[in-house]
Amino acid sequence: MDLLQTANSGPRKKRPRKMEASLASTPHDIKFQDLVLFILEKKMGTTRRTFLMELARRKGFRVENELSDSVTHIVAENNSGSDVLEWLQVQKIKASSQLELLDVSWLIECMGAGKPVEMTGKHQLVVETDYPASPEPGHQMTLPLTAKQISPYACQRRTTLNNQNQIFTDAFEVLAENCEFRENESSYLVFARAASVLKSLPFTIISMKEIQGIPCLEDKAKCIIEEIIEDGESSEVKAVLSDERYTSFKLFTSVFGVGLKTSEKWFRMGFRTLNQIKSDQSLKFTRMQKAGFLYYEDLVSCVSRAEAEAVSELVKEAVWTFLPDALVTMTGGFRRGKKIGHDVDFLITSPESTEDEDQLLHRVINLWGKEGLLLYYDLVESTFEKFKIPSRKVDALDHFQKCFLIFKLPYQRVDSGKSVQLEGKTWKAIRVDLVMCPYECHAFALLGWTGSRFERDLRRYASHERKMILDNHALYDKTKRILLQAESEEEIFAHLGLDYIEPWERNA
Ligand code: 8GT
Ligand code: MN
Repeated sequence: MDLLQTANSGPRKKRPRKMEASLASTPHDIKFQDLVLFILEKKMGTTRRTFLMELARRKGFRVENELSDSVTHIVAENNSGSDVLEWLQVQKIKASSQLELLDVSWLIECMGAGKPVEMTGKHQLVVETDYPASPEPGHQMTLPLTAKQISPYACQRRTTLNNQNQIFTDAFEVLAENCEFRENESSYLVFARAASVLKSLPFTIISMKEIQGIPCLEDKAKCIIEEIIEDGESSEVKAVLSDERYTSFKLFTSVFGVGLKTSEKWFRMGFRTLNQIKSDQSLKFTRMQKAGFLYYEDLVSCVSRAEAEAVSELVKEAVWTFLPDALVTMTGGFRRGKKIGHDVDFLITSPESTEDEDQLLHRVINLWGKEGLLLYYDLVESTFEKFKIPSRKVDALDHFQKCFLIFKLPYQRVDSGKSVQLEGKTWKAIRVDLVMCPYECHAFALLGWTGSRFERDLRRYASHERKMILDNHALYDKTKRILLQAESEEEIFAHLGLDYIEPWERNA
């Protein structure tokens, strides 16, 4: 071990005096001279640490009260390798690659065996590859990395649609959604992050052993996993699925234009079915909700890729009529490779900045209106300001001009045998979002609108690890106090010091 500076790492201040006295008065013979242990108090607590130190000493281990040059093994509980590194960094410690970071399970096995047991992957604490993100020069650390390195940030994981742990992620998504309905943000994050990290695993979890060292799994999440492993299902998920509030909110929010506030109101008023709501004379609906009810069946049946492609053709035809050099990109879930979606999202931009740019969406809407292809639309004008510092809020909405619409897609335009006409109906109502952005920010807009939870994690990563602020418009470096330009998503990742993650690897 190569500690540059000796840490003044006292867990001393909280330790009960009585125990300290008894420890000091009981010298033990050291049987295992090669190992020098230090047990981290953080998240373990003073009492347990003192107990484990005493136990290890009685078994012949050398255990240091404080972190020093001679320490070879750091033992921690409920800490990831990154947590330990962070702690070391705070103590201004530089550690060499010989330093072992171990979970308390290793020490407990040693206690059982009465001697040091072999350190395996399950004992070694996981450190993300490029942690710490922005170390102070001179305090860089190189530490042993275990085989499986999983970042706590989704933007440092590759998450394809090949989800090996759907049985768990489905459960977590139900629980997360229930928390969303109850506006319980902290529990929502616990379940959403658990689902997200499990989706990135290249293997299926079959026992609790495999989840050791995986970040973002809090005790609440681990309990659910354990129950599913043992019983094949989670009683908590089962309870949510049959909970009246959950099922009602799920149903109400499936209507276009109905959010949490309206669902809450209808639920409190005692409504439980859409028919009850539709036939109630006292209720007032927004234009959006009226369209939502009118085209409900079409809108709840998912959009297929063939349908999305057909819409894409029509969007491009219309856009290019007015702005031939415009770039039209299908974003959202379809860009991430999904086969179905709840809508189709498009980002439109033009390299030639003209005054016509802000007229484009209006013209497209006009054209489709005349052609009878519009069932509903809401055009929101841009509130974008150039050179503005990005928003700090992870889920802030952007300021681009956009149009949320319901498109009347003629079945004949769909290149698929599946979209057969039903009872003479020759079209399907499809939700489409069109976003128009200035050319300078198209890479940022593309990154944001390609979506899933991925881009929220990117923003979190930017601010927590890089002192930068990222949103759909720009990237701001707080240290240098400059806006960083980017022509492509690759350049944004590079500014953030991240490996590029392809759109189809962003299904976090
Ligand atoms: P889907 O298959 O259910 O349509 O899934 P999706 O395509 O991933 O989700 P989406 O709801 O269609 O949204 C696409 C992405 O655009 C999301 O990640 C969302 O965060 C992002 N997004 C923005 N700005 C806005 C906005 O103003 N409204 C909406 N609805 N989404 C936005 O970046
Ligand atoms: Mn979408």
